[in-house]
Amino acid sequence: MSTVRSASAVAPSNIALVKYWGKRDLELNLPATGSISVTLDTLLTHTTIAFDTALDTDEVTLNGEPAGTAGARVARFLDLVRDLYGVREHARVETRNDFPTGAGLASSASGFAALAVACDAALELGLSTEQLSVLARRGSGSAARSLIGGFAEMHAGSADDGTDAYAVPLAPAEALPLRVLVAVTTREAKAVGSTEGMRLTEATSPFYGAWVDATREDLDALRAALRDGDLATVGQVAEGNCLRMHATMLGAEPGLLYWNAATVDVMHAVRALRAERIGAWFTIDAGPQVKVLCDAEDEPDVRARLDALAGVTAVLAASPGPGARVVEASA
Ligand code: 2P0
Repeated sequence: MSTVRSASAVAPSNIALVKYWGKRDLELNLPATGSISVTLDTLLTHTTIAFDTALDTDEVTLNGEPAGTAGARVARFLDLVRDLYGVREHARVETRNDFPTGAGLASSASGFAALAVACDAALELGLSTEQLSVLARRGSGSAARSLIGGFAEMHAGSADDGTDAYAVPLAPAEALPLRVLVAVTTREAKAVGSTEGMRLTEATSPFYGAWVDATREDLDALRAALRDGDLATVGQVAEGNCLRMHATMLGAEPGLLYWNAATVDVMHAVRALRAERIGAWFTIDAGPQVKVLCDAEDEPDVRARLDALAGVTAVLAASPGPGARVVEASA
């Protein structure tokens, strides 16, 4: 007779308004700087895990298919969980994203946050939110932030063992009347993953040191703007930080160019909206999609402008929302 311990969890994606791009420790996946993000209510990963004494290997399906490279990354994470918590069983993991996977929509953020929460519930580990954030970080740095609802700040920490590198709540979801419109420009997976992209940038971009210094200033400015409920300043800091990150990536050798032509069209459209006094700001991660920040009141105008662009294949809408949570657990 086999024994099964299972649980299901859901975790939202998040987008960084002040971004994480660089590590102070590769092994423990420690970020070089802090970051600030907003957790999105509609971009979700659903994960069910079953630790089963009858299994002799981990079995991972992603969106209904056997997971190739992503499955190996999940198995490495499960090795870590087994090692840390004295667990012997292998697991069956079924995970599903309700948005494009691996294309700069932070699927590793929601994916590893959901996995950490599901492991904690299935194994009854009783981890605190901070401990869950530390665990999720080992899977993917941005996942540490998806534990937290609303606006989250990830601390870079200074401890060698990474116990102080976790995300904390910065402001509740209601702090700003924010809508995030995601202009999808392709559903293809990106060519260079974030982990490799960061390594290349740190090793070769002459702008990397300046990026780290500028990020510290952006964190201070964004914290103050959130405290004041000042959406225009939040948008301005986020857009500037995004451009500085991409400038740093472009300075790598070979330069990392995550944009396509439609990405650039959206950036110009957002700036044209601002010239017409409609508050809209863009941010772009390690992929070609553009996330447009705007006041909920301006959503129809902003959406109409994005819909009119030939290269935009879909517009997904989200608001600040709750963090990762268990949806079902059975011992
Ligand atoms: C962020 N990104 O702060 C930044 C901005 C992409 C651009 O965090 O190596 O997938 O797994 O820790 O978390 C994407 O990096 O990287 C990311 P790993 P991750 O959202």
